Amino acid sequence: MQKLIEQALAGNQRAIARLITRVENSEEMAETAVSALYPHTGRAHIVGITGSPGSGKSTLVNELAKALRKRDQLVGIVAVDPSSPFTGGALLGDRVRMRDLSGDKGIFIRSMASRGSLGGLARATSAVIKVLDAAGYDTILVETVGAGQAEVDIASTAHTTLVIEAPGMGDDIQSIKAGILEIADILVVNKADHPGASRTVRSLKTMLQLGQGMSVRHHGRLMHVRAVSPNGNEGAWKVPVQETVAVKGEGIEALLDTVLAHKAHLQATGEWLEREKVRSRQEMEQLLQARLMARLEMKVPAEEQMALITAVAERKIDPYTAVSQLFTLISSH
Ligand SMILES: Nc1nc2c(ncn2[C@@H]2O[C@H](COP(=O)(O)OP(=O)(O)OP(=O)(O)O)[C@@H](O)[C@H]2O)c(=O)[nH]1
Ligand SMILES: [Mg+2]
Repeated sequence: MQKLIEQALAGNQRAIARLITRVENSEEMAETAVSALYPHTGRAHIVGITGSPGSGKSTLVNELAKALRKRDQLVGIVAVDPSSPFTGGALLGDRVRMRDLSGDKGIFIRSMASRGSLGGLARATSAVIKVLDAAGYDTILVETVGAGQAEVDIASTAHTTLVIEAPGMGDDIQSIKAGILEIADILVVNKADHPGASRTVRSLKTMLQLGQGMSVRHHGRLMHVRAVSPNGNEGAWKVPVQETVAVKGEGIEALLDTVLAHKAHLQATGEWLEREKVRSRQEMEQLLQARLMARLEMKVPAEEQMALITAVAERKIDPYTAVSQLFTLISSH
């Protein structure tokens, strides 16, 4: 394991792949690897790509990776599919589409499918991102197949979040899921070669204006605030709406410029560290939760847990008292 970590730190792709497999398969390995790698992380720009199914996320990731390579960056790609228990369908498609990237030593691609629970997948994904960060990848593109909570999770993992829409999907204000606009740092209207693209751009811009000043991200939580004064909020990032035709590689350079501008903005304003704090807090909460649950399983037999649950359901005992009892049990040596 130690040797594998050293080889991964040196950028050896086979070692990175093997290390990732171990980290994915065992919580213990993840702990060992992350502890060893953590001091080497924190350099990579993590970019989340999310949005409606079929909007062209994978094609766009492919093009962004190529553009980043032209700028001499090392690129990691992580494709997360919480819905698929197998490395099948969609991910196989991604691999075919990303074929023109393979063979480039400056790119590392990893697909991740469901690990049974969304929490498990989130933990594994964040460990994999750390491996790539420590191994020296400059930009890590993380594609999530949009499924509500996963999008939000990725948004708090990423420094920069791209939300991808396509014409015909974003026209109807009702059809845009609440919450998806709030997580976007950059909105992309892909398939701009399709009719109706400019209409989609217009309605997204209108929605952004309507939403402006109504909610802000504060310590990772969305908070509603009163509308800011007309000139207030100076220096704040204004979410741009950009058009691309990913299949033809159009608009990619401009999009990449915006992605890098957002990175520079985060660094100049100190928001980079703020986002790292949000991520760190969330990660620690998740680990603490997992550890508490593991301790519960160890200390309190399933029948005993069930007896308490039944007692609460039958109103023999209230939930607070039940949890106090559990706490006493898991705190005991
Ligand atoms: N006309 C047109 N088609 C595009 C464009 N970008 C992607 N496509 C096509 O749209 C389809 C879906 O593209 P993907 O990149 O797989 O989209 P995705 O969002 O990753 O899809 P899922 O991961 O399944 O949600 C493919 O057939 C692409 O070739 C574009 O700019 N214009
Ligand atoms: Mg895809």
